[in-house]
Amino acid sequence: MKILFFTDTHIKSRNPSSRIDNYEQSLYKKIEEIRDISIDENVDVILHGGDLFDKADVAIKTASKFGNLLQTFKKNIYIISGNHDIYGYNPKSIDRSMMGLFDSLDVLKLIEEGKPLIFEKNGLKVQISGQPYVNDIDSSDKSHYYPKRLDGVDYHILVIHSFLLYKKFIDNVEYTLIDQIMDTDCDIVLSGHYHSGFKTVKVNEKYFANPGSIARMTNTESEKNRTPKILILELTKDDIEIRDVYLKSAKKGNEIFPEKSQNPYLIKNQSILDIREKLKALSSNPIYDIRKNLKSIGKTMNIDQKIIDEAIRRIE
Ligand SMILES: [Mn+2]
Repeated sequence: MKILFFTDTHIKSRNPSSRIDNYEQSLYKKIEEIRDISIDENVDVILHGGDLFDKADVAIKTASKFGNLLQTFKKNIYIISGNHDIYGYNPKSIDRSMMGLFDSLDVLKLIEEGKPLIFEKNGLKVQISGQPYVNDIDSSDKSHYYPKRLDGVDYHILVIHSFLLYKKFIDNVEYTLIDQIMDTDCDIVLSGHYHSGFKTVKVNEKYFANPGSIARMTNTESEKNRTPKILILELTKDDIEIRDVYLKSAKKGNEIFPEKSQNPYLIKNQSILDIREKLKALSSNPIYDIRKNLKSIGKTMNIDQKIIDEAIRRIE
């Protein structure tokens, strides 16, 4: 059985502020190439690791264009929702999102938590469990990495939208190390969410993989040097093979990012921490009066009123 895995497409029409090319066009070409790879490789199953869209209410014009493209795939695309596909980090909001609409129109097929799928080919039985992004996915309770294995399956694959990493990351961010979940009874864990991805790891006869986002949205040194890729998994009764396929249509870093720029992560992470501190200081339940609290934070941090208004609009 052959499986294609790709993740974090972040479909949108507006250019990320760091990009100098046409983001939407570049993305369209990459998804076309992924479709062609799926046909050339004759894959049986296509999996997407979440964050199909950059936001839950992506423009209808954009959704229409990419929805049509996804329908030119010869096989179904099975997907989990990422934090960008839903409202307020709540997977229950999926019915109000563009991804929910795509699911109900059969443009793609959502894999829901606790409802694994079974695929069979030439006597090989593969279980695919999906874990969409939820707020506490990487908290100290790692239960989301331990879906139940059904009886009689040859392989169990988990597709999860979470912060799975192979080495320590910055403080103040919740993440999960492969070391912490090595005893999962899944044979393969495929994750999205962490856009840089990591080299496929094999421990205890289990595989952990994240090919990274096919979109590069932030102008960091590592993103500049990263070539977007997808994974091809080949499963037989006695072997698992996972290989990287780099996208030929992906442009070079210097074609999509300007030569000189600040590292946006440094600014972004610091502002998030600042805002979190200030929210904590304002009240014990900062969400209860988010409108008032955001306005007050905006003032103390000298943030443009337009940005605060947009934040309030999106939260509402
Ligand atoms: Mn993402």
